[in-house]
Amino acid sequence: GKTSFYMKCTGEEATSVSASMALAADDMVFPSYRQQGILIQRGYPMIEMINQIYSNKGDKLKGRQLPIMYSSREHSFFTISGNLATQTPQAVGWAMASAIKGDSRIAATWVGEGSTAEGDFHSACTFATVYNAPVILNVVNNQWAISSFSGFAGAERTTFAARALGYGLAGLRVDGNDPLACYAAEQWAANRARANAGPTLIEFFTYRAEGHSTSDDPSGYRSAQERSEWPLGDPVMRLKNHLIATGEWDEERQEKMDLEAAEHVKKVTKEAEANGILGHGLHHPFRTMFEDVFEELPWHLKEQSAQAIRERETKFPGGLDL
Ligand SMILES: Cc1ncc(C[n+]2csc(CCOP(=O)(O)OP(=O)(O)O)c2C)c(N)n1
Repeated sequence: GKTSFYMKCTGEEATSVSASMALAADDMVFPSYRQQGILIQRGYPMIEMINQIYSNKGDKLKGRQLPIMYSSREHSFFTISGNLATQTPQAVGWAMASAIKGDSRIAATWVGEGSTAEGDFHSACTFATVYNAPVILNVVNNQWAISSFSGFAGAERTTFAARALGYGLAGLRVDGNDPLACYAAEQWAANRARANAGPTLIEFFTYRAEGHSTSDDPSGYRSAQERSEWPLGDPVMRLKNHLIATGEWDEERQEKMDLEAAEHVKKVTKEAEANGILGHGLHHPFRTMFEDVFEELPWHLKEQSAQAIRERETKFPGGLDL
């Protein structure tokens, strides 16, 4: 009840965290809504993420974005859009501009396999090849687009990586639950892009372990056992086991780290809650919803704004949320 909506990335963490580690901190990323791992990897303060989820008075986006649709210019993290796949041509365009300016930064975008069926994705692939844009197109094939199995987006006819060939893009298909493989693939693609050797499409084959969002109940369309039967395992556990096997890590340190992470989230959540939770009054002043979008507010919005403020004043005389 503290917010309206949340989306998890459970089981797909490697596709964002490892990939992000392989990029430079100022490479521009154009994610979808399931790559919160990039912000965490880039050191974005967790309190900012939680403030945004609560749309509270600390929310830098002033409650104008759906929870989890973050944005951070300082972290080279492009504003997340709910309109699927729009980020893909934007990433390509940004990469083209970077190359034209002689900048060394590259762009990377993430898109779900279901969203590759959008026309925008095809424009992105065509422009990426034709202009040799320094860009990485990460397709996160978690096999589900809400309740639609990936077959609806063509997964049973060919792989998403194979589509790259037709466009003249380099195409890789990677075990998306192997964090080291994700890292290696992204690094290879980043080196290629930076050397002006061309764009790459990477298909991360993974599994959406949780529901699509908090508004979704996956038991209506897939079996409850599917998650445990998925053969490629959990990426965090796989990395942990690998590091223990190679003598780089141990259970004790893992336990300590898990505890510290849980404590950190608890502490920061508390701090964020002091700025307000959704629907409990502590949000940006009501009138600000008309600000920042237009340089010069059009007449009809000026009228709406005045009317809205009048009505609020009548309803809440002297109310703080004006
Ligand atoms: C253009 C557009 N069409 C439909 C939707 C509704 N919608 C939101 S998420 C989603 C599923 C996307 O699935 P996928 O691309 O596989 O990504 P995933 O959620 O699995 O990460 C749909 C259909 C939307 N937001 N935008």
